[in-house]
Parts: sequence; structure tokens; C-alpha cells
Amino acid sequence: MMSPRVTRVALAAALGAGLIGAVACAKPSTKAGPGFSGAAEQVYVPPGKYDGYYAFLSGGFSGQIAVYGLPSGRLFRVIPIFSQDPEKGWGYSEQTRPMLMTSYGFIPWDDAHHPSLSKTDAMNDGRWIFINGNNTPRIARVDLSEMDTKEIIEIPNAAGNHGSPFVTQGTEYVVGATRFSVPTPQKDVPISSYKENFSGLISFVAVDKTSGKMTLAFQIHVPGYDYDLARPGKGPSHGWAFFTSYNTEQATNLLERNASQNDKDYIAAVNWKQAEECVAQGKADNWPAKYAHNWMDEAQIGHSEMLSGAKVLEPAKCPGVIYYLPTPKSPHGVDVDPTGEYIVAGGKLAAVIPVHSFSKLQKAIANKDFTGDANGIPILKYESILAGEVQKPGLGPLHTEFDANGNAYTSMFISSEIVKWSLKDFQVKDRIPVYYSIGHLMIIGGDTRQPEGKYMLALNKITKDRYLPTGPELAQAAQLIDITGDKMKMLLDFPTIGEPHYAQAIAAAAIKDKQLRTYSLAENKDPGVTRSEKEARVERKGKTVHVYMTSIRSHFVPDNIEGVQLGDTVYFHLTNLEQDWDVPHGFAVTGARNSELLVMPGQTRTVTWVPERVGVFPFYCTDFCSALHQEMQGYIRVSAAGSNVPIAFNTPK
Ligand code: K7E
Ligand code: CUA
Repeated sequence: MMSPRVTRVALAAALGAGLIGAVACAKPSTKAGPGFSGAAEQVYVPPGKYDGYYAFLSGGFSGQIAVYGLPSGRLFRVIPIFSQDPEKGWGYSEQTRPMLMTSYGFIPWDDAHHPSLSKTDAMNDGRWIFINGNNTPRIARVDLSEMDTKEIIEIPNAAGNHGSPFVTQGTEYVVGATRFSVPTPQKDVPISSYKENFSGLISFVAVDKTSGKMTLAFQIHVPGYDYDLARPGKGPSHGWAFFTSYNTEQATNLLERNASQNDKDYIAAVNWKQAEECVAQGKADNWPAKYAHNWMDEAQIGHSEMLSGAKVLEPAKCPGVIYYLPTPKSPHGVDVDPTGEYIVAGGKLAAVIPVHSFSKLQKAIANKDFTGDANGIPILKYESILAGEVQKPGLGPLHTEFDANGNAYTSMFISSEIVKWSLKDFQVKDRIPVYYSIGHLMIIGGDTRQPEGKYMLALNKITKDRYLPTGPELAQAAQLIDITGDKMKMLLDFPTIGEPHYAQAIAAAAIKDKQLRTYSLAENKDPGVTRSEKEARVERKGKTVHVYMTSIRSHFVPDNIEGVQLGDTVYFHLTNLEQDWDVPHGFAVTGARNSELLVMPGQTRTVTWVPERVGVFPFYCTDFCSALHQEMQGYIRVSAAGSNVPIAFNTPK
């Protein structure tokens, strides 16, 4: 995200803005753009009607993705990804726990920043959405027809997978960049030896065209700066990807000051097609690496395997693979316009928005228009690659998205506004205040070849006075803005789950009819499946008791179980026999230390229960499934260790 200094400055700015905001509350029509007239109609989706768009908002430090409807701002679902989610049993049930394995062991949380929809020919294709785990470097793939996480791959040798997982125009790759340079590979060295020992890695994870399966293709070893954000090129710039970096000062302490010295840092322009060739020619080194690859199989059972080794390319062995574009000043976001020609940077501390030209970049490379090099990586001359600078845009430019009419929209963190400017003349055309301290912004299809350009979301870090206060922690928020006219128009505020770093959105029509309704019971391959009530049973194997249980409206089979003893471990394998849409059943048992199970129709989920007391304990369905849901209950009897109560259970006669 940002340096502490910027954060503090921004907080001060936000406090100032808070006062303005208070005024805005009193007189909304003067402070929220041209007024709210008609806004209610624009966002109102009548009961029973659908929204026109799905929006996928990162949950930031919640580790998940939240699915909203636009324009209503209604929350539909939280997709559990990197964090255990007791609401759904994600990361608790035996089938889902492998999804959270890493080389550090089981990691039940991460900080998720950038959802990225899969693309075909630089357009959203509605198949998958990817998101990065920032803390323990990972990338996840969610299937959009199930809205469920199908795969998570760890990124070895990386530290802070922030500039990730932005997809290339044909989803050839999802990318990753190390936010923090570290000793690579890791070793025990003094922190003061940063300049000699620390470096960064830019990773390319290949995505299988048919299955979506992710494979670590190669990594590029880069100088020890902080690599922040990324965007692959498109159209003419397809085959390239751009990564911002800051801390070219290579400071290790008080970065707020010490990493803000240089007038310019860099955008790394990576020619990944060239990298592919060099790797194919055997020019990459094999580095030691250990990383987890986790996936859900077709039976919705999670697996985790530990992989080793990584192909790492040294830029010196692959000339032309990477160039540095000088960029003012501690750049954060980097965004590529719909034509693929313009590369826009957000220099957090910069007074202008610099726009690089891809065609000029190619010319400058051909002419060797370099001003020097950094660890052998050529630095291009700023003036030679510059398309233009947006003057006086506001304070703290971070991220840019694009509409269908040649306009760009940049979020201004410190001055809490969005500025609209033209890609033709780089002149500011409009600005709108946002509440407050905006990070990313998102236009529907705004990172594609053809933005839809109807709505824009402002994704704000701080809300201050916008909502009813809720103690020390206030909601982060999104704001919906109409961008169809010359003037941006504020339509709606809605709170988000966690920090909404970035978002993606797609027309509802593109995915709504592909939504899976049930899993097929006939095809259920879970080893714990119980396909009919007649097969329901309880089996003891030594100190382990397996309960093969079914649920259907409105009972469990079996619903009375005896013969369990202290010292046993009980596995409840619950199969939901329903084959109707929208009829999950839940399962909870007294004293369960993990979570409930929430089992979709046709699915099997397993929860582990270790009884700790003698007695008779109820279990019940947690999901209100029918008129007789409250009757959906049962008992399990726990006897003392060594008791002679035999295993017993009931099934329908
Ligand atoms: Cu919040 Cu993309 Cu992590 Cu910018 S990032 S704000
Ligand atoms: Cu099943 Cu409630």
C-alpha cells in the first residue's frame, strides 16, 4: 500500500476532508457533484429484479472476495479464499483444509488485494477470477460458475505478493511481484547488507487455457527495490508487463523518509515473450524453492502437494527482457489504457500524472536511448518515452482506469477525489470528491480493450462521518459514480467487508446463466459419501469413529448415535441428498471446536469432533431449510473410555 508518511499525511488530509464532509452532509447537493437528483432511480433495483452487473470486491485483510450487485450495492456472497470462514466451514472441513496449506504449514488468513477477471482477447470472459494473497505469497483462482475457490498456488522466493495477480490479455499468465525485497534465496545476513544481499523477483504463473490450472512458469531476478503494482500490456503492448517500484534508494529503515529521496523511481517494463524464449533456451537457473500447490478436484475435495524448484532468469543472461522507465515519485499504481499504447503511473508523491508511450518506448529501446543502468538493467530516458503529463491533477495519484471514450480517471488519495482527464490532450476535464482517502477505483471493464464505461466505483479507505458510527472501527466503503455524462455523478455509498483494495465487475448476463445449482449426487466421489439413507452407518476403526450421515428435508440419518467413548475422534461425513437448488443443510454439534458444516446439495463435507465430556450431546441443522428445520436434530452419546456401550445408530426401516 503506501508508506507510513503518506498515510499520516493522508490521515491529516482526511481529517480536513472530514470537516468538508460534514458540510457536505448538510448540503449534499453542492458537494457531491451536480447533485443527487435522479440518483435514487438510477440505483434502485425493485424487489425481485436483478442487478445489471456483478461486482467482485477484494476483502483486503479479510482475505476474501465479496460479490455485490451493481448498481444496487447489495451484497450477495462472500467467497472464502485465503481465510477460514466458519459461516461456510471453509478451511475447517476436512475437504477444504488442504486449500490453506503452504510451505509454512496451514495458514488460515491472508491479505487479499486485487481481484482480476480472466480475459480472452483483452475482454473479460467470465470464467475465473484470480486474487493475490499478499502476506504469505499466494495466488488463488475462483470458478465463477460456482463462486468457489478452486486453486491456490504459493509463490516461492517472494516476500509480499502485492503486484499481483493481474492477468495477461489472453490469461496466458497471472503475474506477481515481490513487494519486499529480501535475501533471495533466503539466508541469514545482516539487514544492513541490503544492497549486497537483498533482491526482488517478478513471477509469471501460467494458466492452462482449458482447466485454469496454474503452474509457476518462471521468475525474473531483479534489483532490491520494493515492487508494488503491475499491469500486463494489451493490443500492441501484449507480451509486455509493467511493474512499479519504489525505494530505489534501497533504504531499510524509516522508509517514509528514506525511500522518498529520489526524484524518480522506476516502472520495470518486462518483455515476457522474450523471457519465455530465454527460458526455453535453457538460460534460466534452477533455484531451490519449496511451495504449495492446492486444488479442489471434481469431487470438491481439496488436495495439497508440495512442489520444489523454480526457474529464475537473470536479466543479464537474457538481454532485452527488462527495461526501467523513470517515473516520478514513489509510483504506486500502473495502468494500461484500452488501446495498449499508454502506461499511466500513479506517483504517490508526484505533482503530475506521468503517461508513458509504448510506441515511444519501443523506439527508445531501438535507439538505445538510455541514461544509464541499474544492476545492468537499461534505464530509458524519461523524455524519450513520455507521452505527456497531466498537470495539477490533485494530490496523491494512485490508480487509473479508463472509459470507452478516451478518458482516464485517476484516484487521488490525499486530496480524496477522482480526476477525469483526456488521453488525447492530458487535460483535466472534471473532478469529483470522494469520501475519503480513495485507493483503487474501478470502471466496469475499465482494464479491458473495450470498457463498458457506465459506472465507476470509488474504493475508499476511510469513511469518517459517512455512516452511523460503530465504535472505533468504521466501515470501509465503495461509492458508485455515474460516468456516462461529461460530469461524474455520485449515486450511492455502500459499506464493504474489509478493505476494498480493488474490484472487478462484469455484466450479469455474462455469468448468471452459468451458475451451478446443485452438485450431482450420482457423481459424488467423496470417499465419505453416503448416497442413500439406507447406506447411512457408523463405523469404529480403533479409536476413530466414522459417521456416514445424510441430510434431506427435514432429518439426518442416523439421528441417534451411541457407542462413542472419551478418547475417540469422531468424523461426521455429511452428505446432502438434496438435488434442488438453494437447499443447503448445515451441521453443528455441541463443543465442536472448529465450525459448522454447510453442505451444498449433492455434496459431502466432513467435520472432526473430539468429545471431551461424558454425556448425550445434540447436533442440529444450522441452515433454516424447511418448515420442520427445527426438528432437524439428533443426539450422540459419549461414554467413558473403555465402556462397553456398543456402537449403535438408527436408519429408516
Ligand atoms: Cu490498496 Cu492495489 Cu494493495 Cu493501491 S493497493 S490503494
Ligand atoms: Cu436442514 Cu435445516
